[in-house]
Formats: sequence, C-alpha cells, structure tokens
Amino acid sequence: MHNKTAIITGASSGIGKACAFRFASEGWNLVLAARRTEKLTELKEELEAKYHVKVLCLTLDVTNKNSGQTLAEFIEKQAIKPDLLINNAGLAVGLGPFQQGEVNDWERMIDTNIKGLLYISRAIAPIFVEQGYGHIINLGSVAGKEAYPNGNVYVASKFAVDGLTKSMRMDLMPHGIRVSQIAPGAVETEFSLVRFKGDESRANSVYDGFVPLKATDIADAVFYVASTPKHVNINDLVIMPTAQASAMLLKRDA
Ligand code: NDP
Ligand code: 8X3
Repeated sequence: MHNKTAIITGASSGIGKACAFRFASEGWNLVLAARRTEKLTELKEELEAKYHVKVLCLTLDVTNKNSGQTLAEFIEKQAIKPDLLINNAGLAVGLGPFQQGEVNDWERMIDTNIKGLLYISRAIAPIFVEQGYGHIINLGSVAGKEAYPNGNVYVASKFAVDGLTKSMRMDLMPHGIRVSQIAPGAVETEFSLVRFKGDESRANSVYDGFVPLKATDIADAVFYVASTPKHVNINDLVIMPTAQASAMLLKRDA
C-alpha cells in the first residue's frame, strides 16, 4: 500500500492544523496550504520531526482565481498522487444585521468559502477522476444547516457548501470519488478572532460559560470519515458541543 497523501487548505490554524497533526500521526504525507507561510513552515518542521512523514507547504490564497491551478501544478511537479482533499480554508467576517452589512466583508466570505472551495475543487477533482480514486471532505457548518440572526452572508456561504457537497457527490460518484461534509457547531479556534476583526474580548466571549469543541475533536471526525473502507461514504456529519443543541441554543453557566 502506498503512503497516503492529504491536501489540507487552511492548515495554518485551528481545524486545518489539527487535521495536519492527526493525519501525520497516522503516517499520512501532507500538502499544507494557507496564506501565512511562517505558520506552515513551523508546522512542517514539527510534523516531520515528530512523525517522520513528508510535508510540503504551499503559500496559497484560495480567493485567487488561479489558486486551484497553482495547487494542481504544485502537486504534479512533486509527482504527488493525492488521496484526499480537505477543503477547510474558510472564515466569517462580522456578525450583524443584514441591512448594516459591509459589502467588503460579504465579498471576503463569498470569495473564500464558496469561490475558493470551487477553485480548489475544480482543479483537484479531475486529478482524482484520472487516478480513479480520491476523497473530498468539505468543512461546512451548523450555519449551513440553519440560518441564525445576524449570520446572513456567512450562513449563505455555508448553505452553498452544503449544496455543493451534495451536488459534487452526484457528479463524482460515477468515478468512485467520495465527497463528504463535516458541519461543526462552536469550535474554539481563531475563527471568532477573525470574525470580530481582532477584538479578543468579543471573540473570547463566544465561548463563555460552556465547553466548546476543540479543533482536535473535528480532526478526529475528519480522520474517521477519511478512514472508512472504500465502499463507505460518510455523506454528512453534524457535530456540536454537548452544551449546544442548535446554532443559537447554548447552555451557558451563569
Ligand atoms: P481558523 O481561523 O482557526 O482557521 C482558518 C484557516 O483558513 C486558517 O488556516 C487560514 O489561514 C485559512 N484561510 C482563511 N482564508 C484563507 C484564504 N483566502 N486562503 C487560504 N487559506 C485561508 O478557523 P477554523 O479552524 O475554525 O475554521 C476552519 C473551517 O471550519 C472554516 O471553513 C470555518 O468556516 C469552519 N467552521 C468553523 C467553526 C468554528 O466554530 N470554529 C464551526 C463550523 C465551521 P491563513 O490565514 O494563514 O490563510
Ligand atoms: C461557525 C459556527 O455558529 O458561528 O461556522 O456559525 S457559527
């Protein structure tokens, strides 16, 4: 059996970084992509030293229309045959009433969460089809399952991921390519710091009074989804903290 290789977008932080650790610890080679080169380089050094796997880094902004092509050329040049693409790069920017929304914030979310995922998947899916194997795991969200007040464009972007996951699965199924979605509730990462544009106290308050999911909880699920036998496809996993029952229903300690 060949050593498996996973491509992870948004690997410099949070869920993507936790996935990098989890897959490396299981002997997978990795292609890590994100914008922050230094974080990727540090991660590569740590993973290679600890797990003796091959880790390649690619500085990549998924909002760039050529990002998919750049990634595909990179893996081709390195003679990599990828087994798995984890479409994890994503973000929320802002949380407020639609009628007060910032168009620039909307565009960042749409460009990253929808168009970025499309650019990357469009470039990697044909490689999977040609190989005759491959698996795409998309990071959706509870926000892609139910709307919540002030979520508007982030919600819409994750509904798009939900729909795309289903439709991509139909198109790739005849080729034996698996397509899955993981849809988490609240996970404590840099997500809220990014959403609130660096406002640490507002970001921290999101997780006040309850135990949120950790990035490693989601990485465990991603690894499980990727590790089922070839004839099994986990279509969709919705995962929340025990203290969360829907996007807005949280049990917080007084
Ligand atoms: P983090 O902010 O910790 O990580 C986001 C990652 O995405 C970073 O590595 C960042 O890297 C990368 N990224 C953002 N924009 C781009 C871009 N334009 N090009 C390339 N990479 C990019 O957040 P999470 O780990 O929480 O988020 C990961 C995914 O999980 C997202 O899709 C998010 O929507 C989803 N999610 C998160 C939840 C949560 O509560 N945290 C819940 C449900 C879903 P860099 O800045 O270096 O480019
Ligand atoms: C992130 C979780 O509830 O902020 O997707 O939308 S939430």
